Amino acid sequence: MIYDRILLTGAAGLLGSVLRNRLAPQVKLLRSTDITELTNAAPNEELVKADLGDLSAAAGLVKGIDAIVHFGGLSKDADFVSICRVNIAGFQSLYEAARLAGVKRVVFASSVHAIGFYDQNDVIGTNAPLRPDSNYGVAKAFGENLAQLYWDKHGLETVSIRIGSSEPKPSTRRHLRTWLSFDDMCQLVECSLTAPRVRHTVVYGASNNAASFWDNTLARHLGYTPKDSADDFRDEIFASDSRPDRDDVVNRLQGGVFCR
Ligand code: 15L
Repeated sequence: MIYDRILLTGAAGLLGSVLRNRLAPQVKLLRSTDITELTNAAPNEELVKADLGDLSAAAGLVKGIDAIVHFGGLSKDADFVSICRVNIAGFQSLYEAARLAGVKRVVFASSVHAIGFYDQNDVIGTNAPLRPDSNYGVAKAFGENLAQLYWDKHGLETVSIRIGSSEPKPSTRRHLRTWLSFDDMCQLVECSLTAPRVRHTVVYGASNNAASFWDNTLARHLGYTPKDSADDFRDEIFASDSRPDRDDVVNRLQGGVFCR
């Protein structure tokens, strides 16, 4: 790992918990934070309970940190005021604190919901214009724009990972196109931290799914090579998830239920 001191936000979440275990043995210091109490610190791990919507918390979180893995904030759609407080204002204060503290790189958990209004028949690259599908998606789009600003103006690098559906295993027809296994998710975060030069790179967080909506060609410098595939679960999924009704936007658009 080229960065010794890492801040992990959202460390109590589904993906944050997986990342905590994967990152701790690879760095000198892992500072894990969440709004929920964290327990069982690794020997090199600091646990900090903090609310990302409390703008005064950011400076303390980033102190002495080289890189941030930002998986914190609301992970579902919500009313705009709540989204704005944590996923927009909280994110901006984290970036500003990071800039002032000399942080070198951010790995940002963006989402399919930043581009959720593309049709499921579209195959899009990482340079396709943003088409958010919800307040949550607007905040992810804001985050990607903020990352671009902090690269262009301040030289702070970011990899924005547009995570599809990161679950223990795929269980719906949509997952055949959006699934990201936990191992591939960890590999993508590690690549994002170790690639020598990323500027602001956008990459889709998906496993090696044959029916993917997404083309990662422009992010190949990250060296991400997904090892898992939702295709291995195809028969199981087809048996349990009935043929989709294409008149329902949920089955027609990439963002699924967030597009309703
Ligand atoms: C997301 O961004 C959510 O955090 C997750 O819970 C899933 O809904 C995922 O998108 C998805 O669309 O599958």
